[in-house]
Amino acid sequence: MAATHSMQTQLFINGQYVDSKSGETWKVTNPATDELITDKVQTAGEADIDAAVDAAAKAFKDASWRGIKAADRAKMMLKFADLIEAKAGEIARFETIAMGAPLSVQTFVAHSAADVFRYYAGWADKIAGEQYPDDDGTYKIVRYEPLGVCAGIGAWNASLILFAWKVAPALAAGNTFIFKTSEKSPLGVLSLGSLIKEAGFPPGVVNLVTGDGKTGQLLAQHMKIQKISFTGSGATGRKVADAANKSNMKRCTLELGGKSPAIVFEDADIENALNYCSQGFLLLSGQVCAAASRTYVQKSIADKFIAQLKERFDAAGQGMGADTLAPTTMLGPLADKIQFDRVMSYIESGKKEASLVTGGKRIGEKGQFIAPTIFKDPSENAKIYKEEIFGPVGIVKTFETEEEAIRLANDTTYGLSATLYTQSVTRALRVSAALESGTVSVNSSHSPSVQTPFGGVKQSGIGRECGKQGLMNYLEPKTIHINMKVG
Ligand code: TXE
Repeated sequence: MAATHSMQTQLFINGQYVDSKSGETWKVTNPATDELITDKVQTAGEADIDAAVDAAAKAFKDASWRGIKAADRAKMMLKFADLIEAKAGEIARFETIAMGAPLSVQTFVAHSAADVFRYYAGWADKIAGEQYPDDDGTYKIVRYEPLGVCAGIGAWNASLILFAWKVAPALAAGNTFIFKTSEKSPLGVLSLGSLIKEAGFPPGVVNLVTGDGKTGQLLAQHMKIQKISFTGSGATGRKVADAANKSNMKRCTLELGGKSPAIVFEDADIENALNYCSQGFLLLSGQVCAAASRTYVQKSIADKFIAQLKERFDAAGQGMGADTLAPTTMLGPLADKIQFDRVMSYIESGKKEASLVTGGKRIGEKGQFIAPTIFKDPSENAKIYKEEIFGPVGIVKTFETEEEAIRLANDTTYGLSATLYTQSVTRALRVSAALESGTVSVNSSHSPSVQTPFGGVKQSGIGRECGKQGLMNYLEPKTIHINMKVG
């Protein structure tokens, strides 16, 4: 089928594709083949960000957006969702050639992004206020109002869903938006500009920009942006939060990294646990914030489980290196050479801090492929045990008792996700309550649902995305008191 959805490398500002005013561009390389995709991706500088903010501020107040019914906003969101769905494969392809995740996975992500817009379209005309009786002489009302110009900064691992998690609730609440993709995977989201227009969103309601950290900082520190939502590393999240506070105290939501535990109890369905602790963990080659990169196995089943886990990891590695655009390919490379080198440096230090069970090397001569890797029993202060690696590198350790498993799982500065495998519902509830984590999944890896809040405790972030909480992040409550003793 001829591609009817063209690749875009320009910024999408005020309803138009435009070059950056500085003319600065950068290149995107396919990490599976090391081939240059394009060297014309525009880098948004200060003048471009100012233009995007002006367009969003104007659109926010314009009758064509602020003055329409919420149900009409919802119609645009539903149309946009249908347009994404109709072109999901082509949009996904732009992601695959830029950051390497197989087309099959990125197509699923594109469909999920469409569903996120449908879910939040449903909220648009259901943002209820509150009213409290005037039994004390004061009639009390709480209204929930949009913030105005909001901005989002995405990471590269699942750009389309990160875009949807930030933009959809903001639009449902009546805001306008500027979204910056990661410089590693700009093409899928940039291609959405034509669909934004076709869906009927007025110019300036949704703006798409690209660029690296400098562009991100321009958004985080901009005095006319009321809210910033960030997904990425903890180190960068701190810079974003600092810039947000030091500029105009804009609202700030942070979805950061994780070092999530998977606890396999001896009464678990072992086949199920093996599936999720291998394919589940290896999705996107381990480049998922909620990936369970620390597997704790109860001693009584450990030897057999770890041997079988090794077999699963080795089998998964057999498919690596295949054409990432082929529908059967499930595992791809790291997002780029920077990530490849970063993960390989962790592997080299891991070889000194733990015992290598399998993997620990590159696959093939081209592309940024790393073999699925397992390290066993790292020392408790080992780099590979404490830090987010963000690649196909898992850690396994054993435990004896439930209390020990909980202590080990919670011994981290992160708290994004946790998974446990057991057939006892009472143990599942007891351990879920004890784990320090924003999300807990029982008998499966964590896959976020648009209906439930996603985000971390401790240093995995601030705030939530998805669900009603994801919507409320884009609204401000306004309290109105009326003195009923007068008039
Ligand atoms: O992330 P960065 P990177 C973690 C993971 C990964 C590490 C590095 O450990 O190995 O981060 O990945 C923009 N002000 N996660 O370098 O630097 C940048 O342009 C404002 C986990 O990609 O955090 C990009 O759009 N913005 C994460 C975005 O921030 C700045 C997924 C993320 O870049 C900026 C991705 C600045 N000073 C990485 N500097 C998850 N939670 O899923 C950079 N950016």
